[in-house]
This record gives sequence, structure tokens and C-alpha cells, in this order.
Amino acid sequence: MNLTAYFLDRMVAEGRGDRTALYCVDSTGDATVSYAELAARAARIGDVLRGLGAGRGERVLLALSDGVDFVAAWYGAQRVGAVTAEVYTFLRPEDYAYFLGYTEARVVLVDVVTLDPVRRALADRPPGRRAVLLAAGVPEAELREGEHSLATLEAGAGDGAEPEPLTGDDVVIWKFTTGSTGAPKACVHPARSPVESYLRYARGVLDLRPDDVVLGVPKLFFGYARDLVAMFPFGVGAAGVVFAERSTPELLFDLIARYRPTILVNVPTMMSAMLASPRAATADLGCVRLCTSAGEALPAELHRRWDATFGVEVLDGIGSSEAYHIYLSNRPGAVRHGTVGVPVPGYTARVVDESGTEVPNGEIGVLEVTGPTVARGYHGAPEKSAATFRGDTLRTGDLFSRDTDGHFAHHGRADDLLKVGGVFVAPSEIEHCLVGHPDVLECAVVGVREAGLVRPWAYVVRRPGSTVDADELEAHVRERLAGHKRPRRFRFVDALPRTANGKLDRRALRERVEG
Ligand code: 3SK
Repeated sequence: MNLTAYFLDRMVAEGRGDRTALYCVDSTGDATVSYAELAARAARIGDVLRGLGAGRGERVLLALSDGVDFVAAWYGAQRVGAVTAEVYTFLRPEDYAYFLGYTEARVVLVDVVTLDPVRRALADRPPGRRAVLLAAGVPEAELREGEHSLATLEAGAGDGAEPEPLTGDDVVIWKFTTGSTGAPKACVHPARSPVESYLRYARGVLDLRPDDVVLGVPKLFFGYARDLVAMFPFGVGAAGVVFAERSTPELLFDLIARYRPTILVNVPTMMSAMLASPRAATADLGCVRLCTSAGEALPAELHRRWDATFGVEVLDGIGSSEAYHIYLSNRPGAVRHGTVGVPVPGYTARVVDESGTEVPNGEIGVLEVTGPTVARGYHGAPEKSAATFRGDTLRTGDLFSRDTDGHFAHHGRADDLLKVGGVFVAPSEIEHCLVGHPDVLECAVVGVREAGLVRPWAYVVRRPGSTVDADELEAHVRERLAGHKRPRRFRFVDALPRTANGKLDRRALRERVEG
């Protein structure tokens, strides 16, 4: 089960190598890349990596911006049986030092954006344990002794030997957690995880088709997007759109007009930003057959506004690096607002209390999910792994309820719960209520100690041009929420802190509040 053989080479072997695998927009311009071209590059890069000592089981760290190089290098590493791990491109040297030390990567791939911070991080590594630096898109003249240019080595590489023979049990992917509750940890996945996820979610739920074109809002270092844009489509001969720039509503509207994607891989924050854009009223999303939403809970009110404005069905779902990808999702034609749907085929989900007993429908508890893609554990964290994984069951730490029809609703993380006046309050309930106000773009609720008591405070980002004030929001929540759930204070801010994956960073917000 070699992922490059499965997702790329197979298309070529079946005579479909001329089909477009990627539409790319990066600093070198626009490119259309066929399956045959991508497979050939992956084979040569595999040869390069083997030559640098990154073969079977060795970690290859990708610190690359989105583009053809990212995708070709990822499949090159997979082809030779290496273990791929991806990191963000806007980190500080000390962050890269953490990832280099944690992964003990044999090779680190960088580009013009990450060359300098990674180079500085490498300088602090013990000499015998330094990753080899392989630079994509960086002129040879800018490289130092011991650093390598991907283009130069690729030009001298062979077409690559056969893909490394692997089984579904061989570990090939490390997916990093977002790190909003501590240092990022890698969830260790065998080759089976992406293939099962592709078959069950991408085929079973999204019904991916050869004529699909998938555009993703998050960058490729986030597995949610990487798999949906540059892996799952390849299983059916469809195409992904990759672009180096950060996503903005304007850029997305431009890319939609240009590439006419049929699937939009989205997150709630961007859905809210797209709705707030002046272009929302005239944007033509008629080409999009499905929009996925994950990464954070999608408030029902935001979902309804999206439906009314764009008329594109949204499949809200939930996934995680621990479970590899999405394991609960709404289904086309059967969307239930305010829920993340029902288990993806092959998964079972239970809402349990502290003793592990299933709670009755409608009650809130912690979600446990069992399925074929649950990670082996976190690398180097046996205690955290033992507390989170039990065989193919994952204790998610997320609060959920299940309705009588089997749809699951997300109520935030168990460790984000606030105890207000002795009663547990889920910040997400207050946030979803506030986002229902037409002038609230986004908001976050945290517990703040006032005179020794925990009180919910709301941090609110107004819609552009809005002057909505605390009194008006107070009136809005008074009509909708019980007294103890109402925010005691409203703070208006320009933006909320977010993790690299775009999720709300509650820890950073709490630090800001306390600091
Ligand atoms: O939300 C997440 O963290 C996630 C991670 C990996 C794959 C898919 C998703 C939604």
C-alpha cells in the first residue's frame, strides 16, 4: 500500500496520465500539471531523497508553501517509504527547532519563505543529528555548503526505482495536532489511514467524481485540506487547485471564477468572511456542488446565511489529526443545521459520561469514536497516548449530544467548559448565539475571574462598517440565553487569535485576557 503508487502511478498505469491533477498558482505563475508529470516528478524526488538517506521509515519534514513542489515532494517521500510531516511556513526559528528535534527528520524541505528560519534552527542542532536541507525554488547561488537545491538534484536524478513495497500497517504519515493545548504532537498513521478515509469519506460521503475540481481554503500543511485537495481527488482522476497566497475572500472569489471548482473545502471563519465581503452579493458559486466545513463548529445561523446567499449545500463535519480525517459528517441532500451529521461509513460514535457510560439522547457528554483510521498514538507521548487512544477507539475530549435521529451536535472542548455559579456553561453556546446577530462577524467567550468568581466575557469582532454596541448585544442574548450564560462584558476587537490551522486559539485569548 504505497500511497504514491495508489494515488498517482495508478492513474498513469490506467492510461489516464494526461488528465489534470493540479491547477497551481504560485510565485512562478500559473501551471496545469498532469498526473503523468506529477508522478514523474515524485519518482525523481524519491530518488533524490533516497540519495540523501531519507528512505523507508525516515522522517521528511516539509516546510513548504503550497504549490507543485509541495505536492511532488510529498509524493516523492511517500514513494520511497519515508514518513511525511508538514509544518507551517510562518514559524520562528525556535519553532522549527522544536519540529526538527521532535521528528529527527533526515531531510527538511524549505523554500524562499522558510529557508532562513529553518537554516537558523538547524544551526542549533547537534552536528551528527542535523537534517539535510533541501531547498525548492531557491537559486543555487543563495545556498551554502551542505545545502542542496531540489531542482539541481532532481535534474541529475533517475526516474526512480519501483515504489517501496509497503503494507497498510507501515507508518507513513505524521499529522501534527494544532498545539492549542501544549506543544504540537504528531499523530502516527499507517498507510491504511488515508486510503480508508478516501474510500469512506471522500467516496462514501462526498461521492468524488473524475470531473471534480477541488479548491481548499486552508493551506496544505493542514491535513484537512491536503487530503481533500491533493490526495483524495487523485483516487478518481479529479483535480485540485493549489495556491501559495493566504486565503482571503477576494482571492477565493477570483479563484472560483477562474477554475470553477465543484467542491469548496472551507472553514467557518472564512465562510463568515466571504459572507461579509462586498462581493458576496454578486459572486457566482454556481459551479460548486458541495462545500465542506470542518475545523470548528459551524453555527446554525451562519450556515443558514450561507445557504441564503450562495445557495451551495454545506456538509458540516468534524475530524481530527487523531482520527486522521473527518469521521462525522452531514450527507448531501440531508443536511441538518447546527449538527455535524452522522458517522461516516465504517465509524461508530458514542457520547459518554465520566464513567464511560453512554448518556441518553439529547444529553451532553464526551465523544468517543471508533474507526479504521484512528492513529497508533502520539509520537513520544506514551501517557497522553494512553489517555486518548484505546485500540481503534479515540477519546476525543469534545463535548457532543446526539439527537433521536442520530445526528451529533458539537458543544466545544470539554476542557473549555466554564463553571459559572456552579453550573457548567459551554462557551460555544454563547458564541453561536452571538454570531446569530447580523452585526457580529465572529466572537469568542472565555471565563474571567471577577472577585473570585468565573464570569463569561465575550470578545466580539464586528462586521465591517457596523457600530453595534454592548447594549444591543446584551439585549440580543437576554432574549435567547439563560441568565448565567449571558456574557458579563463585551469587548470589541479587530481580530481573534487563531492557530495556524485557523482554529480559535482559546489559550492565546485567555493569556491576552489574563495578561
Ligand atoms: O479539524 C481538524 O483538526 C482536522 C484534522 C485533520 C483532518 C481533518 C480535520 C477536520
